[in-house]
Amino acid sequence: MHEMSEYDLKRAFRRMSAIRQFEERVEKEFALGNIPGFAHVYLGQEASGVGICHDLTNDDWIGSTHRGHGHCLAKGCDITGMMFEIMGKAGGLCRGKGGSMHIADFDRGMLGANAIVGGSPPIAVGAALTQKLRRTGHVAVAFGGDGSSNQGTTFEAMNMAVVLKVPAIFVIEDNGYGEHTGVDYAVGAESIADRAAAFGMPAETVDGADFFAVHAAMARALDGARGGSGPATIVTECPRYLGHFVGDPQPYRTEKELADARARDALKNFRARVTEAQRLKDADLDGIEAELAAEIDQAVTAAVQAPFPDIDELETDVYASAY
Ligand SMILES: Cc1ncc(C[n+]2csc(CCOP(=O)(O)OP(=O)(O)O)c2C)c(N)n1
Ligand SMILES: [Mg+2]
Repeated sequence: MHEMSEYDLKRAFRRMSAIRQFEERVEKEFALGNIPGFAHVYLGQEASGVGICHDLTNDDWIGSTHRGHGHCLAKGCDITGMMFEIMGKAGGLCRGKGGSMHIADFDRGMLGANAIVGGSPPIAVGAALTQKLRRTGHVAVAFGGDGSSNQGTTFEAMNMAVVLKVPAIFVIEDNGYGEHTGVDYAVGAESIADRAAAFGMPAETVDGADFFAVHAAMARALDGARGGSGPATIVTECPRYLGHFVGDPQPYRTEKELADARARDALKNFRARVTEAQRLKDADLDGIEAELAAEIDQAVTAAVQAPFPDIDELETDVYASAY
C-alpha cells in the first residue's frame, strides 16, 4: 500500500465500489424486469478484478467470462454505457446487441465477456501472441472461474502460452462453485495453481478479497510477462455473495456459509487498511461512494427510458468488417 499514490488508492476504491453498487443495482433492476436474459453478478469478487486490472493500460487486453460486469468496470468501462448495454438499449457499449454476457469495449482493452466457460484463455493466448509479435510490451489476461479451470480449452491455452512464451496471464477466480457444483467435488487436484504450474509457468494463490494481495501477485506476473519470460497464473480465492445467477435460491449453501462469505468484504477490508494506515480518510471514501450512487442512479433512469436498437440494425455488426 505504501508505494501506491493517493490517486491510485482512491481509484482502486472507486472501481471496487462501482462494482459493488452497480451489481446491487443490477440485482434490483433484474427483479423489476428491466434486464432481459440472465445476469450473473460479481458481488464479493471486487478485489480480484480490480487488483488484477489496476496496473493494466488500455493497450493491455483482457478476456472475460459470463460474470463479466466487474471485469469491465475494473478495466475502466463506462458505467452508463454498461447499464444501457445490459438493458439492451441502443446507447449501450455494443449498441445494445451484446447484453450482460457479451459486453466488449476495445477502446478500454476489454476484448469481451464470454458465455462459453473456458472461452477466454485461447483468445488471450492469441492476443498475447499479437503483443509479442508486435513487440508492444503489453499483455493479455484471461479471466476464468474455478469451473473453467477444468476445461480443455484452458489446459491447451496454458500449454501453448508456455510453449510460445507469450505475455499471457491466466486468472482463475475460485469462488467455490461452478454453477451449483462445489470446487471440492469438481476439481480433481489439490490445488488449481499447482495444476497450472505443471504446465511450466509460475502460479500462485492469493486471497481474492484482499486488493493488495491480488495487486502484488499481479505485479509479479506482469514483471515476468512484460519482461519476456512468458505466462503466469494467479488463482484468486473469492467469496461468492449470491447464487450462480440472480434469482438462484441457493438451497445448496448453508446460512453460515453465506454469512462467512459476506464477512470477507473486499471494500470493508480496504477501508480499514487505508484508514488505519492514515492514507485515506473515511470521508474521502464516503464521498466516492456517494458520487457513484448518483452516477448509477442517473444511468438507470436514463437507460430505462432509452430506446432499443432499431429493427433496421438487426443484421449489422454480425460479422467483423474491420479488414
Ligand atoms: C462450455 C460451457 N459449458 C457449460 C456452460 C454452462 N455454464 C455457464 S456458467 C457455468 C459455471 C462456470 O463456473 P466457474 O467457471 O467457476 O465460474 P463462476 O460462475 O463461478 O464465476 C457453466 C457450467 C457454458 N456456458 N459453457
Ligand atoms: Mg466458480
